[in-house]
Amino acid sequence: MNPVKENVVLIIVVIMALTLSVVVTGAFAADQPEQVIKITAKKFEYSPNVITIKKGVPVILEFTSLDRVHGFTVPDLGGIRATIEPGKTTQVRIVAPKTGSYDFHCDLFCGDGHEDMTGKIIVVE
Ligand SMILES: [Cu+2]
Repeated sequence: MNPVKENVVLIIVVIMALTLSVVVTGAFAADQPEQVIKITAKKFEYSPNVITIKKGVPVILEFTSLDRVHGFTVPDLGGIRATIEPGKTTQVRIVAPKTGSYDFHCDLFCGDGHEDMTGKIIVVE
């Protein structure tokens, strides 16, 4: 084979391999259900109150309240927020675009101690 033809064949093989790997990765990702992290809210804490997730990987936060209505907001993560009502589950899907530490808090006044109802989402590589 002449060297030019050899290079063309090599390039085609590389492109095919890359395409296949993208397809396989995509199929694999579609098979993986999104991770659900259960969080309870009560006066005046979330449990767990430190949540570690991976950058760019969607995660569902599933909240339940053990007493009354609480809020949940992460101001620095696209302004995500939710109202957590007792007797039902509330899901919030998050995808963090950047690594870092993001504070969240209750944004619905729930009594004396409401200001202490806080937590952190830690986003890792
Ligand atoms: Cu509150």
